[in-house]
Amino acid sequence: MATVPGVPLIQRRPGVTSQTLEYMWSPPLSDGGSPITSYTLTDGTLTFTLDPETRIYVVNGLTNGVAYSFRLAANNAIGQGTFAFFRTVQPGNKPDPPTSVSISSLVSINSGSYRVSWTNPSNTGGTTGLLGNVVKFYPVTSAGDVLSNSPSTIRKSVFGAAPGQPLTTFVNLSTTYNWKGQVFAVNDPGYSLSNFGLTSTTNHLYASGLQTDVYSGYFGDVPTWFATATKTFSTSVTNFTNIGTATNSNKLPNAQDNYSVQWTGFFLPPATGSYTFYTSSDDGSFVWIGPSAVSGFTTANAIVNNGGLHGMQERSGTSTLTSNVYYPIRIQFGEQGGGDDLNFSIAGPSLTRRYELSTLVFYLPG
Ligand SMILES: [Ca+2]
Ligand SMILES: [Ca+2]
Repeated sequence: MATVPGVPLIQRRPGVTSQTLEYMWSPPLSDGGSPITSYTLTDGTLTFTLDPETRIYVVNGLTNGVAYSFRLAANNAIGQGTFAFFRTVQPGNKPDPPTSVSISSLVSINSGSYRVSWTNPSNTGGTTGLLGNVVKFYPVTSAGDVLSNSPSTIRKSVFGAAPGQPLTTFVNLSTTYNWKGQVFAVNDPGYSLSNFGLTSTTNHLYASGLQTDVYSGYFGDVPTWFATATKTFSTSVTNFTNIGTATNSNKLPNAQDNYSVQWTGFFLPPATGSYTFYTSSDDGSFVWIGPSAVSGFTTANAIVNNGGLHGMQERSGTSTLTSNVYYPIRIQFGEQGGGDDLNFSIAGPSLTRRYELSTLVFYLPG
């Protein structure tokens, strides 16, 4: 005995252009034992009765920016089968590309971690918003040519996009390749023109330790002094037990006068919470954490202010930090005369105070 037809099979998401939606399907697996006589395509307001050979139907004259939810049923002599529901979409044009695309490297131990930022287009092509963004990275040759169809291509969807608003995401790119990136804005009509604004980039390996630069002369509690001072030695160190370990023996405790040292890099908190940074120094020393360690560092915004001419003297400061975020760090120290030494240590949640920081501080070699 015959029944109504089965559910039509939706072939793909609706094709979307300005004022137009295109629906595509194939017949139900079963016609119910009675030939299909027609299809009914409806959104509850607009209803189209289509002949049984129809596989694609284009609905014209729609309003851009209105969400349409069409469904489709097959009919035979017994009656109407179960509806198949197409995705709800808005007609319109593709959005404009994102603007102000930029990429900057963060630090990572085994791969390059990059921050990708852009501003979404205000022109969403007549749709009421954006579905999101897609960020793609392609491996490229040393000449910058894209290696097509590479299995290593990275495609990341980013949601929460608002028209006209800035957005940021993070990607990890292996050190095997150089990369080139694209950012697209996406709405129902599709992808924006690609914004190929990201430059080809080479990954950098970040290493354990802090960049260590030794200078001739005493900085005199002037943080900007280092920018024009004479550098006499550079290395990297992980152990800040004394000025010997902290300079790879370029200086030794109580052995020299009239020099200064600056250490720079990143601190990676292993857990979220309050961290205490200590210096004990003869003579002055300062520590900065976070953005002020990169630019605008002054004695007033140092987290540890141990300035002045003095014998070994400990000062500390605390900061609440988030786990697995690389915080820029800068340490400055100077010796004028007499005794000289420095140690630097960190304590925090699940971190007993320590001077050997090989799992906690990082720098960019070269
Ligand atoms: Ca000395
Ligand atoms: Ca001294």
